Order: sequence, then structure tokens, then C-alpha cells
Amino acid sequence: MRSLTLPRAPALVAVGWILLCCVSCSDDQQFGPIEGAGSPPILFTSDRDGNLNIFMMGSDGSDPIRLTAHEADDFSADWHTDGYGHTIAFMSPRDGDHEVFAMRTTGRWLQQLTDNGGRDGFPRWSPDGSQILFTSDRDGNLELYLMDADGANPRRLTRNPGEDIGGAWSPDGSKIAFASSRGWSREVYVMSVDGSSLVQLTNNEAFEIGRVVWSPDGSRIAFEANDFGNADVYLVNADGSNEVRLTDHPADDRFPVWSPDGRQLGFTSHRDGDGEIYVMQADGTGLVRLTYSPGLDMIDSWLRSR
Ligand SMILES: [Ca+2]
Ligand SMILES: [Ca+2]
Ligand SMILES: [Ca+2]
Ligand SMILES: [Ca+2]
Repeated sequence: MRSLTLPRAPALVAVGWILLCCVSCSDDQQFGPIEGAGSPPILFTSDRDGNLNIFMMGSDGSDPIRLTAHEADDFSADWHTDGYGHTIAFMSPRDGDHEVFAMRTTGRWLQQLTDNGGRDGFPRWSPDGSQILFTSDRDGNLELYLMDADGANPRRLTRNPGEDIGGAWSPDGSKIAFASSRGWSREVYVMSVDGSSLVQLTNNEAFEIGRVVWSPDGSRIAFEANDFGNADVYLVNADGSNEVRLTDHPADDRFPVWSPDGRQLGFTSHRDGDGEIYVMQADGTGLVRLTYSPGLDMIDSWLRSR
């Protein structure tokens, strides 16, 4: 006799796949699929659509794709790549104060990694993807923290009344460079990943240093420094020697990011009005403008850059 019903087990499997699809599809907006080796390599934040959202685009500024569309401001994204594609971490005040979130670049698998009344943000993946470095004022002033990539096991790395911000991993994952106002001015410091072995790298009392980024070969550190109201991009060797100024424009030049080959630096400048993304050679020459959007555009991360 011919069966009139589907065998029980395959039917359950089919229902399971449908449910799985619905659950994953409802996680967040989708703008994919865009995962894979051909993904545009630059992550950036822009308010071109009304509020701050995370975008990606080619290294020549081509084909911008929006990754988030939440009414809260999403910004400061970094990404980690594994065998399944790219995961981005970013910060957003979606629950009323700032938290760190992560999701696939498809928009799927949105996770809230921090849940704390403080301002938690500026996430940076460890080179092996197992941990995320972030900044928080949950203990009273800005400090650097580590957590596992799923948000578990948060632990504090700095303990100082000064502001500790802008953390960056060394390419081998053993050290963290950051900016701290623990002294007379905000300077670049380097410490081991457990918070020990602190070394002060720069000593420019007139500077207020912001984002700090480590070159892919580990030899140099780029940073932004605000010198009497004018931010510019600087470079220093990882041992503190040979500090040089790469930009020299009366407008603010901020948020340096290394290209994966270490030959270029991306940064954000207000020299053309409202915040655009630029790329230059690591010696400061060969400036190219990548964005022409009305509104603020800020470079966050260049794929595989630390
Ligand atoms: Ca928070
Ligand atoms: Ca502090
Ligand atoms: Ca400047
Ligand atoms: Ca713009």
C-alpha cells in the first residue's frame, strides 16, 4: 500500500529547518548575503541615512553597503573573520546606555555582549578572535576591559583614576597599546595583555591622544593627537622612538586605521566639511579621499587590521 503521509522523521527535520530560518531571519535586518572573500574591506560609521549606522565599502570607496539600520546610533565597529565569514562588534545605546553588540555581516545572529549601566564600547577583537577588548566607565572612570568573544568573563585591565581609552592589540596578541591621562597629559602606553609590564611610549605634554592602532607587522603604532584643538595623525615606533607627524592640516584628522599590508593608513578628516574618509601612504604622502557623502563618515576598521 502506498503511504499517504510523509515519514515522521523527515517531516520534523523540515519543520526544524523552517523554524531555524525564521529565528535567524528575525534576529535583525538583513542586507546580505555579502560574506566571503570578496567582502568590501573597510568598515565605517556614517549618519548619511539619518543616524549613525555601520557600513562596509571597498578600499577605493566603492559600493558602500549598510549593515545596521537601528534607530539608535551604531558606531565604532571592528570585525573578526572565521571559517564561516565575518562577525562585527560595535557599540550602540540601544538599551539606553552604550553596550557592545556583535552580529554577522549578513545582519544575522545579533548578540548583546555587555549589559551594564556604564558606557561600554570601542570593541576590538583579539587577533585570534577569542576575546574582545573594550572601554567602559562602569567602575567610575574610563578603563580598559577584556571579555570572551561571547561576552562572558569580563575582567578589568587598568585601574587608574585617569581616562584609559583607545586600546589596540599587538598583532601577536601579547600586548595592548592605549591612551591614558594618568600622567600630566594623555599619552600612549603599552602593557601586557594581563595588564602588567606598563610602559609609557610618548611624552608630549601638549597632546591629547585618542585612537591608537598597531601596525600589522608590529613595528609601529599610529595614533591621533589633539594639539591645542587641532587633531592630527602621528606615528611612533613600538619602542617609543622616531615619532613623526603624518598629517598637518588645520582641520581635525582622526581615527587612524592600518591597511592589512601596513603600507597605508585610513583616517577621518573634517578638512572638506562634514567628516570624510581618506587614505594615505604610511609616510603621509599620496592622500586619496574615499567618501563624498553629506554627513559624518568615520573609518572604523580595515579587514584584518589591528
Ligand atoms: Ca552599558
Ligand atoms: Ca582609568
Ligand atoms: Ca589636523
Ligand atoms: Ca561626509
